[in-house]
Amino acid sequence: MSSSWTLSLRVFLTPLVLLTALAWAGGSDAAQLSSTWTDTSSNEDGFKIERKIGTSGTFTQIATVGKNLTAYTDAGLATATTYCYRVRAYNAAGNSAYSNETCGTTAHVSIGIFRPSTGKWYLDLNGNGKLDSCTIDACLGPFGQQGNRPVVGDWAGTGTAQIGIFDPSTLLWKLNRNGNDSWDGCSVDSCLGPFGTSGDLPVVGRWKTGSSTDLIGIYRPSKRG
Ligand SMILES: [Ca+2]
Ligand SMILES: [Ca+2]
Ligand SMILES: [Ca+2]
Repeated sequence: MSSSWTLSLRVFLTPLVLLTALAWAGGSDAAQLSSTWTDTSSNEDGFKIERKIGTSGTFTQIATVGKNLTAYTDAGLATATTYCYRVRAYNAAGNSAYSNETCGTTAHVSIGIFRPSTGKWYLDLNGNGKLDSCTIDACLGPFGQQGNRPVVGDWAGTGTAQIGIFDPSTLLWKLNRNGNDSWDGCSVDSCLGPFGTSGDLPVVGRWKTGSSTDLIGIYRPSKRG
């Protein structure tokens, strides 16, 4: 019977979506979100990916990927915006049921300052480019002191930047690895170095493709003997 053919083509199993990563597209202010899912179907032609903006938006299909693929990266997104995704498998007979929905929020790079005289940090938490009160923006510290040079980076791979300092007198780096905005010592937070020389300026980046955390580096403005 033809119905048995139809049945054999149907995708019975549902792919499970897990949002695994928030990442920068790099360079511009564009952001991207990556989704992965579990391929539990053996006869799919591919997967259809649907997206909505915010948790109350309407899903629309944005892409299809081939069979047995289990990841999709959605690039060119707006910053500081929540997107939700769901996936279903399809073949000639139709679509599977939808996966669960999962939502992620793209990152938002904002400015901040380190005040060496007090060791305090002021971060533009609401992203308006102005220093508002400590209840609207973030006032952190003291973390670091006069003479220290500020660094920020995702030391723990959480997707959120944390503060840190490079001390040019000791060449030691103190990084707030546990995200509580306070210095808790080398066993809880990160102590690196000696790395660099006293005239160096600290730089931070994800130097290695695939690295899950930011790494330190230095820029040497003047050549030293
Ligand atoms: Ca499959
Ligand atoms: Ca602000
Ligand atoms: Ca800490």
